[in-house]
Amino acid sequence: MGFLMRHVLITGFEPFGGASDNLSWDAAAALARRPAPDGTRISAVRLPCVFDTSLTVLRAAVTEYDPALVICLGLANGRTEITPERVAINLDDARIPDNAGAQPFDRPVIPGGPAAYLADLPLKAAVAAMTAAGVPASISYTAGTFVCNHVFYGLRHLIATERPDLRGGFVHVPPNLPVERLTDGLAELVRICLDTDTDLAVSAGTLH
Ligand code: PCA
Repeated sequence: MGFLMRHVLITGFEPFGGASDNLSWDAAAALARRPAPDGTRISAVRLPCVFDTSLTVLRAAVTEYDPALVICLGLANGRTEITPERVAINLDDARIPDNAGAQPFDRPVIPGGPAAYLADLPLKAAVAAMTAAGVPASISYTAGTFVCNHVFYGLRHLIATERPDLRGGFVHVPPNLPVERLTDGLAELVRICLDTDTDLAVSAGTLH
């Protein structure tokens, strides 16, 4: 006892769209099994791929762990890099039903909330560190309009309205990288987010 443990909460999603697994959860669980940076503890929580309950489960986990940092992970089919997300928009518009059969369209995540939130994590430094570790990464400027964006927006709304000291963001993972490499990259991202207050002063477009 005697020194303060910082908690890091990593979330991944359950399978969706008829798939039998979801790499975002495999990566979250693998990251929580690795040795955490000094003075920190990493916990992984699996979120339902359901508009109606995903944010309830996220909020309960934030209350339970009282983390300093929350990184939510989701699977992005079609992408080939780890993509930290910059922008969460106040829009649910589902191309396929969620796991409870809901398929909202043209609906705000939070009625009356701002059109968008920006993640203020050091995403450029994180992309540079992941790239240096040999893991393909780039910043994304759309998290889509399905449950991932919903969770990202809800997380940023929670930070904006209730938890100003919490740091948090969303990262999409691609389906084509082995879980070990994803975890290597995400460990870099977590380390940078814990250690870095000021992001790299360069345009995202110049990182590669
Ligand atoms: N990906 C989906 C939802 C759950 C997941 O892993 C998305 O990108 O919205």
